[in-house]
Amino acid sequence: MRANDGSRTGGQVLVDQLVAHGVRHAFCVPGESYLAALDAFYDRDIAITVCRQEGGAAMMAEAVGKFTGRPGIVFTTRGPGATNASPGIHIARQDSSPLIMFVGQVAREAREREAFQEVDFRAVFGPLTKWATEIDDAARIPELVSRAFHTATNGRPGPVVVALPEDMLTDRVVVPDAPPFEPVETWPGLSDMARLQKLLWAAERPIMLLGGSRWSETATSAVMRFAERFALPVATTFRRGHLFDGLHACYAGDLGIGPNPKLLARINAADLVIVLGSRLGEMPSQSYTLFDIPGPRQTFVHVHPSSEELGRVYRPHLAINATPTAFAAALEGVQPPNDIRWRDGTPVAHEDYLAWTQTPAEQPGNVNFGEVMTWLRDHLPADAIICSGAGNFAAWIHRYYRFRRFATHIGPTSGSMGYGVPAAVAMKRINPDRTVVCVSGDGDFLMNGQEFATAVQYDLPFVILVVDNGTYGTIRMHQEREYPGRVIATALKNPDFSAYARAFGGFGVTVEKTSDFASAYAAAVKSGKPAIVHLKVDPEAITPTQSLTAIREKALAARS
Ligand SMILES: Cc1ncc(C[n+]2csc(CCOP(=O)(O)OP(=O)(O)O)c2C)c(N)n1
Ligand SMILES: [Mg+2]
Repeated sequence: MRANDGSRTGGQVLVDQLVAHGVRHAFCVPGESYLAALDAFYDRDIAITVCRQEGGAAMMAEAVGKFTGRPGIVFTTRGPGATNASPGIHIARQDSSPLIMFVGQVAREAREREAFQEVDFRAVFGPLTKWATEIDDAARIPELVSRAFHTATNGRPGPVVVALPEDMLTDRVVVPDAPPFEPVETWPGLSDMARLQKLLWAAERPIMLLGGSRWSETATSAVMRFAERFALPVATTFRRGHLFDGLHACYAGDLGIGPNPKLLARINAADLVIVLGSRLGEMPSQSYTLFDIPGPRQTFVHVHPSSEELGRVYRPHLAINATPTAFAAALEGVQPPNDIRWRDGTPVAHEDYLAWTQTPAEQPGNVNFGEVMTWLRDHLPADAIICSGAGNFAAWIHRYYRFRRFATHIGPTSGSMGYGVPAAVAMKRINPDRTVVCVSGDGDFLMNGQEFATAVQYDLPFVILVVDNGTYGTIRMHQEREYPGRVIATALKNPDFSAYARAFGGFGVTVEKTSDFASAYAAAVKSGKPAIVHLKVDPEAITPTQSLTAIREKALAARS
């Protein structure tokens, strides 16, 4: 209940700050440690999604942060709740997504006694976050929550953890709300853009690589216009394929795990590389082999929203501290040379991409997952959102699906399993009119499969593909490569995933041959319910082009 003397409880002040900063959704697993904050949601216009496990809740909030560029919000209880949420915090960190986790904490007077579920959140989450704090004084909630929004969002975004002692949440205070926060764009200087133009005018074989966060639809369109004016080949980095239209004449492909060798050759042969937004982590850099460290041999331009990232691994010839959104706008002022020497090579780069992604290879088994992906590519609307976790099954997404629009792939660049289902719940919750498809592995799905209950609870009709090969296939693949024939701890005995869907109140269907997929997908959509399409694939089909047996035999041959 709200008082009419102008005072508010700490919980009310907190939730009012979320309203002030424009929050529309929050995800939680409830806890008695933050009852006063929960109660304050009762009469405020923020949609709460109650989840089944904090790992799922935190990933939902991370997905909202990734999609909107504004902090996703998750509430958890003390020790076990907050530590359960830690994978979502880690994803926000590695993927540079804005996220704020509010955690109930023991009462101030009980601290330092290892009270019930007490954790030192600054110590535990400090290294995983941009900032971890605890609010001791309800009167300071507006100030500290405002800082949490700015810290999570500005520069290179990331997670913030705010602990809330439970007695602080029931203190009454009279304090004004903070003004709404706005993300701060960091703009390149005029001289930066002049130097970039000079480098482009001197180049013979330039290429641009896109990644990271701080993007917008406007920014991706501006980069496409720039690419057209300069006939510049553009590639996207691991799980950021949605930053450039896959059918754009300048698109050169996806630089992730197992990229097109022709794309790698093109990057190796480039004399100017412009990295926009990405930190070029281990996956896109091909385990740090693609560019020399610290000094790349190509002329290297690095544009990143965090000044701390510039020169951290790669010593750039031109370092520009700017958000992709601001930099993309500034590109409008950069002029191409009269003679674009690389002009004829760009269509070839795009042809190479199309050829690499066009037709799936034959695969062992009756379900060819490549053909499933090309079916989706041909039939889903261009603005459909694909959510995925981690495992070899994702290789078929990267290889065969062509992302056309901004923010249509929500996947963990951190390679965290269990992400797809919560991400899809969050995407359907905030975009009820968009088509959402989750692509999961059998191992991956069950890491957060419990959130299927959340999809049913909130009546969120989206389709989950469970690519069931009966194994933690990625690890089996590495096992066969490193220790051929010595299979241990990778086989899975799985449930009937379509029966799982029905048991939760959703729709389930099993697909045992490729030709049945289209009608199964149509039935899943027609059901109007959250749905699981259980795809039975052969574990031999371990990558889009290699069988398990071939990998094992190659490893054995190398040993003999
Ligand atoms: C949270 C988490 N735990 C473990 C791993 C290590 N790991 C990477 S892929 C993988 C197996 C994925 O299995 P599945 O989802 O069945 O996909 P598949 O590789 O079989 O296609 C594992 C265990 C990880 N990336 N993330
Ligand atoms: Mg599997």
